[in-house]
Amino acid sequence: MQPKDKKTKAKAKKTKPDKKEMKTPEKGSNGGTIAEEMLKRMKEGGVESIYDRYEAQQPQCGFGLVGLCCRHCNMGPCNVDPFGKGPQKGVCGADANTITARHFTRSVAAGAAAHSDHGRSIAQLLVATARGEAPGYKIKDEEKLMMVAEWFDVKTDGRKVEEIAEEVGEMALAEFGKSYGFQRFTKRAPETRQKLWEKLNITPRAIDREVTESMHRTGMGSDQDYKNLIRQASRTALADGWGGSMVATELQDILFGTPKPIRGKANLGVLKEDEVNILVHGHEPQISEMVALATQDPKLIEAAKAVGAKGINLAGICCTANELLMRHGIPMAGHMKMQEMAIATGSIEAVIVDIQCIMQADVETSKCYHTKLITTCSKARIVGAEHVDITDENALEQAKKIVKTAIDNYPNRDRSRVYIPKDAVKEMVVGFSHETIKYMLGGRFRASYRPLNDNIMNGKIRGVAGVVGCTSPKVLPGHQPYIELVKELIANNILVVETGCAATECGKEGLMIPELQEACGEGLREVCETVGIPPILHAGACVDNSRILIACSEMVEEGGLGNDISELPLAGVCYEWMHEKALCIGQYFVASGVFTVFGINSPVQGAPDVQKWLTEGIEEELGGMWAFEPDIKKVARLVIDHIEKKRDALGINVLAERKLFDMEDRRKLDIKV
Ligand code: SF4
Ligand code: MSK
Repeated sequence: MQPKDKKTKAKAKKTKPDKKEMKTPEKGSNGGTIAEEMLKRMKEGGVESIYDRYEAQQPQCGFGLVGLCCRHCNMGPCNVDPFGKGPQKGVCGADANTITARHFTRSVAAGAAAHSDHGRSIAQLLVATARGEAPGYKIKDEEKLMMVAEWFDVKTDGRKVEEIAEEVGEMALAEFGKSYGFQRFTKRAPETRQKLWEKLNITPRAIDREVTESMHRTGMGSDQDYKNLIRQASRTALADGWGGSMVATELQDILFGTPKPIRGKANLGVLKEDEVNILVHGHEPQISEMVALATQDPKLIEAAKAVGAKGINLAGICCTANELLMRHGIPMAGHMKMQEMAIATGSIEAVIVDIQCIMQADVETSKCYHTKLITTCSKARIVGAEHVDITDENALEQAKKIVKTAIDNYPNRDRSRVYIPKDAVKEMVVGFSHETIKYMLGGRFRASYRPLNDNIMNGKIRGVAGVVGCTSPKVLPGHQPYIELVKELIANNILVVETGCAATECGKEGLMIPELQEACGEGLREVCETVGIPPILHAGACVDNSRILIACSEMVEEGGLGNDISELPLAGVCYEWMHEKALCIGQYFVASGVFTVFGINSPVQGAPDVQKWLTEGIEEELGGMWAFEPDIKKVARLVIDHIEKKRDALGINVLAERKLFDMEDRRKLDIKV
């Protein structure tokens, strides 16, 4: 639907991406050129792309873009005119503030539901594995199991690993629907933060309860106070960040191993002309882990050779790929925006999808080639795709069947239509879980964030930026805002931690290698060289932003940088936000005390009071706040300025006078041996 008001329509037109604003110096780099090249080939071949559909949607609904369209009841749909000429209230009297705050809260709840339902599946899998009901799966990280057991008050002394795992899984499942109490992992936050949440009554209770309450409060006739609604958005987001997402991350580490530094490769060039190419796509690693195992089956490798292929090549798209890359170094073909481009190489025998960020359009794209699109999860079926139901009990067996289907499809590949961009592959070093970062900084016996805190305090590292989240067609091909941003940040001595598609974007452009130290400011370079880490660290999938929360807590606990996350010199950025999960992540960052910048456009722009509250007022309440900024150069400036502001407040921007110790000073030192 298009806005009736002419001015609004004009505004809607203006929301099309400004090519000039989004242009980055990276135009002409490998990724940009490859994306443009692939899109050109797709257009020539009559294969529709995400950009074609985005173009066809222009101008997008101006009311929707600024958050001013409500259809929460059948007296509507109602619009509020942002220019004050038309109606200023919905039929029920809801004003712009209520309508945008409801939308925002519902989006956060949807994001929390997505991440957390993923966490629930993993908890169920842990229980099934412990009971011996999930062939193919095993407990790989007992150390982490014991650590989580402690947080969940599960006794470990004298008990079998399986018994502990079963109880940990059951306890994790209880976090979703328990009648009383709060999310157990919130105890991992700094005490000051926990007290603040308590004071504001936003400590998250059961995950399902927060999502349900958000849906209830945003319906017609319930919560109509935008600040009160945003508080519920905070509690729901916290139920995800310090609840469902954290459950997913920690339990996945128990089952599949905690990531450690490993080499990997990214971009479309990881696909092979002479092998059976299988693409895994989605988010839940329990399926892709079994597919990975199946591709190593000697019988299946033989079967692949029997049809003329040299072997089986597994690669990933989106976050399920991040999971495999982080744990096994399995190559990554691309991020969300590249799913069709990968299929359009004409070289994919099967795309195996699980949940989230899978475009329905993949069905049509696959039909343009010989590719089989196979759904595996009963929660996410697509009309026109083949469905092979994968459960905890049959996963390995079904994964083998799908791999065999892909092998059988290899002879159908039309070689004249295969195009894999040759130079489109970059090396990367990944696997920086918060445990790994700690280990890299302090070694096995003294693993600690002390060196990081010390180097922040002495100013070699100015601060840390979490650059996370999606990619969006609102950023045109050849424009790479994440690349421009991270380069600017490391040049300014800011350590970058990345997850999700933002991480893939930087990895496929060769920015996740230790050699990138060359591009750093002097201080960051010195630290990275000494410790042996790249200045841009890949911390995992979008569900793994929980790792960033834990790292923040540990930095506070280590001491010297204040008593709360809000005092740390750090910021979060999700420029190309797309999924509702991104809004949920943004809100749990903010509610945890982090200054968080989103690009492209603000979802609450139509209600100046809500916009002002999220970008200014909320800081007084939570210590963190939002910024919405479409100009990537300004995003970088906002992050740098915020980090310097926090450093000033901590008093660490004042250079301590250097003093040589004399004997008198040495005598005063209380050194215990
Ligand atoms: Fe309109 Fe109010 Fe119903 Fe929303 S809840 S559709 S604003 S009447
Ligand atoms: S896959 S949620 S586009 S990060 Fe996690 Fe990428 Fe965003 Fe999907």
